[in-house]
Amino acid sequence: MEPSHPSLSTRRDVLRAAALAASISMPGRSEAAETVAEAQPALHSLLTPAEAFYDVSRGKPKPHSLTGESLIRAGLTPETWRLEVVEDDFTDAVVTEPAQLGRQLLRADGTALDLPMLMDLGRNHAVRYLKAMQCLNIAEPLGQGLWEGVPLREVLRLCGPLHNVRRIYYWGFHNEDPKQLFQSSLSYSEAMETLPGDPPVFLAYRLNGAPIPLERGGPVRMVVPWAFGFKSIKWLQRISLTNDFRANDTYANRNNDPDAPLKTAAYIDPGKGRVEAGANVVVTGRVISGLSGVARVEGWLRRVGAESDEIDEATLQRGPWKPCRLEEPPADWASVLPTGVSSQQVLGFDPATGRPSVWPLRYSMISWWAELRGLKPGHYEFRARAVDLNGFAQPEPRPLLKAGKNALEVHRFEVV
Ligand SMILES: Nc1nc2c(c(=O)[nH]1)N[C@H]1C(S)=C(S)[C@@H](COP(=O)(O)O)O[C@H]1N2
Ligand SMILES: [Mo]
Repeated sequence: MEPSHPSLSTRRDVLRAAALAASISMPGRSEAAETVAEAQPALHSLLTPAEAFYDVSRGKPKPHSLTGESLIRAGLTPETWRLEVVEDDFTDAVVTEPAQLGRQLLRADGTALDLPMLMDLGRNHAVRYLKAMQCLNIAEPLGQGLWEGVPLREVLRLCGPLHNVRRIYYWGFHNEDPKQLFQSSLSYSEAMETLPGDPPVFLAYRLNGAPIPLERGGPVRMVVPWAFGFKSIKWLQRISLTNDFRANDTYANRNNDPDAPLKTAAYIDPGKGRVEAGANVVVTGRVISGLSGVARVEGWLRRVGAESDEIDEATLQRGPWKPCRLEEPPADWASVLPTGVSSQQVLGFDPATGRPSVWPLRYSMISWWAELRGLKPGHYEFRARAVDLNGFAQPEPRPLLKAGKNALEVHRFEVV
């Protein structure tokens, strides 16, 4: 879990916290301040340290708790890691032809892919991408990393020609216990084709400029940029190509929508419940740019009674919602990215100028904040919502919770 930090506090507190907390950065003064000439408050750093991600892992024991011999037996050291790509002979009444691969990659005959081979593919095909990891079922971003690896389509090309392959299932180490299997899936097209400017699905072997630690799914993790975390399988070891067109992700078993794309959504940082009258209140949070992008983040401050009352849909829509401030792109990406990585090499950035092509970058997250001044003593509620590039305000256009937790967040506080 990321260290919590102040979101609703006085300016003095925020500055003190910035000086203390290593995971909080203090970008320079914003030039585009339209309202007040205030310095930016302490914001989340754009890259979450690998060990500071909110961990969502199944397994007994959890694969990242293994050590020594058991780690070697599990094939989870850089030397022992292998990836098998196999043909699934599945057929049924509807699927009459089984999948066929020109060539399988198997441990048994020594043809499975190892880490040097994968990194060798990376010499010509490596992709780097800044992705927010977010769980479909958790109302808090897990973290954001600069992931580096090889597009899945390059690995699948090693197995060509392919016939009757409509879907790709993949899973990681699971203590060789079928009950612990955590698998995900993609359509063949999703693996092979991408919209121009969109990052492909890739097999990642680096995070924030270093080998992916075991806890984050190393040595190799699948990264699906446009999806929630359950598609980004850790400790990847097996890919199965099948003509079964149905999505049988492990996550589908719990009534989740396995095709749900990452949602555009604003999240409010936990903050103080009581502040002193006269102090400027700064509320901070993060916004994930999902499939539909981010136009702005809006906030609504509402004076309430001591007891919080129910709020109807019409009142919620009306607000009034006012724009919050968004973190601007860093002027100096070299100070944000790991040593040796230039922003010109990262997808989503202009290769000539090294500037992001859109902001926030799609499937990534940045900080936002709002400054509330001159509050009289009393009880308040502050709500935040993201508005996407189609003009939909969160939680629209897909408020169905099993397609991603993007309900409106509220922070209650009292001015005394
Ligand atoms: N092998 C494996 N991969 C996995 C999981 C798992 O339990 N086992 N959990 C998934 C889920 S549900 C999420 S939200 C993300 C969490 O990634 P993180 O722990 O790096 O934050 O990993 C995904 N990949
Ligand atoms: Mo998840």
